[in-house]
Amino acid sequence: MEFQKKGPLKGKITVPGDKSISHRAVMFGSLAKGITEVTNFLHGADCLSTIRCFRQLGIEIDNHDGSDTVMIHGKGLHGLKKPSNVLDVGNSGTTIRLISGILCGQDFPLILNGDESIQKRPMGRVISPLKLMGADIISQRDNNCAPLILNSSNTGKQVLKGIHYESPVASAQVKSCILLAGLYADGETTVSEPSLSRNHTELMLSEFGAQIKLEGCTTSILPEPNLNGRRIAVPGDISSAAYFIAAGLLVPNSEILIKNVGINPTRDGILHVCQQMGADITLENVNDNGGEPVADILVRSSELSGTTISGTIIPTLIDEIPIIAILACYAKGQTIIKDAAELKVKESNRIDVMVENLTKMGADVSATDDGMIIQGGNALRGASIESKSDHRIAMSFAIASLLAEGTTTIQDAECVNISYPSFYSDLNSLIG
Ligand code: SPQ
Repeated sequence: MEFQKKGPLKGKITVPGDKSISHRAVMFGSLAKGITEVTNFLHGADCLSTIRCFRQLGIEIDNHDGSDTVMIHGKGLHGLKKPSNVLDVGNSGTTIRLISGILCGQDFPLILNGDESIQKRPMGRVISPLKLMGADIISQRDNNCAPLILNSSNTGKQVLKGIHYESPVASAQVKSCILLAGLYADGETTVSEPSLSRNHTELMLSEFGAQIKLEGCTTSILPEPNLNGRRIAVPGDISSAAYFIAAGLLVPNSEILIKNVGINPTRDGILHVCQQMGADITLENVNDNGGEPVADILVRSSELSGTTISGTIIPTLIDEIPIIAILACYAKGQTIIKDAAELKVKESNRIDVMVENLTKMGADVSATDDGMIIQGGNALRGASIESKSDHRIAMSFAIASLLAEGTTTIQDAECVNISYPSFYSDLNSLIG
């Protein structure tokens, strides 16, 4: 797909529902008793993979005409049925890691697999703690990646052991996987992480009735609660809003109001970094939405300065680092991003892919072991961008193209369907 320099961007936009929250609503709704109604559900390919998996596990999920309301007819913690085929999680790391925790507690065997990218992503980080809990889970090719084989010895009801697990990485997927397995354990399960990752599982599971305690970076859960169906209104996804925040800041004379965005403090690092860089961003209508704070975000074009991003803020903006790298190219001075080695194990190696593509556009950027260093100020020029089928890379370069001289061509630009199917039309709607 080809892109040209454009702007300014003006107007109002509502980004689609949060991907992390949409996944969890389907999963927890399936494990609860009764109906869960989810509004503003994200119809991205990843969340549709979660729906497909739970349908294969015997859960009725209504989603007429792809409307953004989804009704889940939950069957309780022990109501899932053995699927007749391999469960295919597509491209979704969240689906495979969280569902592994749930499925280790079931009394039927199954195989979990996904696309080429998923088969390269590390699953040892969930296999190890699940094994400590007594789960029967192996990597089919013995490489700590998918396909994963679960409960192959099939000895009847799986009772897992409650454990205390010190996670070596701040990962919401690892934490959530262990907490979900903890629903099927014989006692309390506790997870500590080096710094706090997104806490949507903790917030939503406790709304469903689970007994969860959070102290600092340690979360614990008690087994076998009564989870009851409920209504969930999914806030707009701050990770999707990030592209419009960046576009509004960078393209001269722009002003964009992004409505109803989730600003959970475990996800709002992008706002803090932008403010640190000198951005003109205002939060309006700040509200609570079932434990998840939301706001409208008003963004105006700004002169930005380079900054250093490291430490405990990293998990709160991990998915926004590609677009922050674009901001840094247009900021005055140097931006250093460190403590972000996790970027190497996402849908692509997001450090290498950003550095290679930005270099093609003429940016002064270099990769480090755990991040990148960007010297802002070089004018970018259009280039052929390899998205590596990574939605966050494609969206980041679509924003970079708005400022670049000449034509930018993004390979496999359609991969935005993973998290934001209407991204290009929403972007065009703001361009006068
Ligand atoms: O689901 P997936 O493929 O892992 O998606 C990504 C993304 O960019 O959309 C990561 F590639 O988001 C993760 C995020 O990086 C979603 C997520 C969640 O919903 O729990 C948590 C983060 O991953 P992690 O490994 O830090 O827990």
